[in-house]
Amino acid sequence: MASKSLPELLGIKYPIFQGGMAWISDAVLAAAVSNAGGLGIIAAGSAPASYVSDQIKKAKELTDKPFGVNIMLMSPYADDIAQVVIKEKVAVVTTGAGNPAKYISQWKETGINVFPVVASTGLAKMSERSGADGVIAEGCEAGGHIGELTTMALVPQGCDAVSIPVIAAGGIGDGRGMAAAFMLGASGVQIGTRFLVAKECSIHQNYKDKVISAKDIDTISTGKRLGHPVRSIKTPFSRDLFSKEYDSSITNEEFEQLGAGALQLAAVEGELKTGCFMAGQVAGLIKKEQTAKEIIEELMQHCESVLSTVAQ
Ligand code: TUI
Repeated sequence: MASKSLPELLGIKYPIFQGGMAWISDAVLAAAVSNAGGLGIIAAGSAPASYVSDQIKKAKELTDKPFGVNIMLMSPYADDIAQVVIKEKVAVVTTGAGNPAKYISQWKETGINVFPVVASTGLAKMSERSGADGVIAEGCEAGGHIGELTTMALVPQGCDAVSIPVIAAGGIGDGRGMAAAFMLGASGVQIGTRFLVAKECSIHQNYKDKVISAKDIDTISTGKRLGHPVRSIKTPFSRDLFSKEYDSSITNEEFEQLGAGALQLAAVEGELKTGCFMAGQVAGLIKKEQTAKEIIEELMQHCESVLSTVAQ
């Protein structure tokens, strides 16, 4: 018997995950995506466990469809949030910025579907050995915390490295990117940047305007010296950080301090000078605000039409 497709495995309509973006992906956005047939994901980011618990309860009121929680493993609250998702029996857990191996068996015992975000085949293989149901192979075109490899290079190598489903992420903003992901062997896609401009996404309007007005070359990666580079839209803040990347008169601690709280300032306050507007390289493709349903339906139609043209 053929193995289940990603939608069959998770009980969703379309193979589209909404990226779990810290300070951005809340219950309202996640429920809108799940109601539209994708998999909505609440981001824990660096928030405490009580916030995540409240958001899960809120999402359960807003949708009867499956949704997920993303746990950012560099968070000081990751251990507590790992227990919250068990208590609330969430359908899917994705993880980012680390290795979730120590949690996976406990999550699996609760029936949670586990999809770690990986930036290398090494972590993809380790995740499979630890019992993950699939991996999200994220290339450095993505926004936020990124690895070294591009999606084009990582996804096929990830597909060769593991037998579990691989979801492609990073650099996917429309149906063409989605079709390309399937060509590379992916079973689904994860999309973050395009959902920044969803009508149900509650970030500050300045953030949405930055994404909509961005050109292809308007993102920049900063923070390599700390071992966790972050892609964001070019602003005076991000250009200043970039200029200090190799400045030995500034210690790593001082450098880290320069970026502290900057994502919150962008998402909540829309602070144009001091905010860090994390976004992927596909920002240049994104032209307007749409509902989550419109985004998902457009992605699916566009992808299907590209794939049928290619098949001819
Ligand atoms: O995690 C993300 N994206 C994020 S997290 C975030 S919050 C943050 N803010 C400032 C600094 C750092 C984080 C904003 N955006 N995406 C998933 C992702 N995971 N991308 C890359 C990775 C990754 C990288 C290395 C996962 C594992 C890894 O190695 C782990 C290991 O131990 O081998």
